[in-house]
Amino acid sequence: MNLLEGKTALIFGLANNKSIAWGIAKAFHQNGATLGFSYGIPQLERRVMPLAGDLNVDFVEPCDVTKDEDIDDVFNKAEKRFGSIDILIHSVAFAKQDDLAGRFVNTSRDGFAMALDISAYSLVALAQRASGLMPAGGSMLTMTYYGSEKAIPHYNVMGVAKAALEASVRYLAMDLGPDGIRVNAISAGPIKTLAAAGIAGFRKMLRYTSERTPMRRNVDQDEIGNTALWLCSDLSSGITGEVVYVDAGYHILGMPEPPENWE
Ligand code: NAD
Ligand code: 0WE
Repeated sequence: MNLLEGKTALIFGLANNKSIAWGIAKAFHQNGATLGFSYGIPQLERRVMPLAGDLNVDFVEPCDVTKDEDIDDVFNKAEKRFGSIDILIHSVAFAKQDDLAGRFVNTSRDGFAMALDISAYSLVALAQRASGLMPAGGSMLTMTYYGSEKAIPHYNVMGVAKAALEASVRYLAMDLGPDGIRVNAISAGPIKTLAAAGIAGFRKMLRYTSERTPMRRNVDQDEIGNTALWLCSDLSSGITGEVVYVDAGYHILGMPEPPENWE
């Protein structure tokens, strides 16, 4: 398919070949898009460069989304290289390890501010610059998780940040809609990525969901990529401000089916 022929996408949040952003990059590349990558910390360069090579991507720039100078730098370079862009992918999140390990009630002012800055405000900061490079309209997409809506053990301050992120999607969609720019989120089920590897008990969580989702399995990066393709192509031209669930149906359940070995 060539759903993104002639379109340019800037992707933030690529860390390695397990990243959700990589699933998205592959789906976009297979559909004819021109891509630009940005990564969060200098140490990731050696991981991201080979991936860029695989998809013939020659725009690869570092960008710490807490730094306005970094963001300005990437978008200035993107304007020089591409002129305009059509798609912005935001696949970035961070909270301090302590804040995910402990109790939410103990979240510090500092940790709260950091999680919301990196995981929620950064979408607004990127949207400000990206919208200026979308004279013909475009599509912005971010990644969220069900912990924004329901309290999930240890997701803690990230849940608060994702709630702010999802609200930001709606306000950005309202503001940018008149310019032909759509803004949406994918709420993904748990997937084993670098970010997830840092979470104690993540494997157990994957097993828990795989036994209870309506589809009795988890989702993968390629499934997020294919839904991202739909949300960033003209196939979804009437959709904005929406959160689309790619979670094998987990969020529709009021009470999950008990597993076989349930007492
Ligand atoms: P990942 O570790 O591959 O991606 C997270 C990215 O955030 C990394 O590339 C990291 O460098 C980047 N990042 C962190 N701080 C940054 C900063 N200051 N500046 C720039 N970049 C920074 O993990 P992932 O699971 O692919 O996560 C991508 C997105 O998907 C996140 O928003 C995450 O919350 C969301 N998500 C993940 C899951 C899951 O189970 N893996 C489920 C739902 C949503
Ligand atoms: O958004 C996330 C995780 C994002 C994340 C991961 C880390 C690990 C390393 C943010 N900050 C950090 N900081 C670190 O130091 N997910 C949706 C994956 C995830 O994380 C959970 C989950 C799920 C799902 C944490 C607790 C419970 C469920």
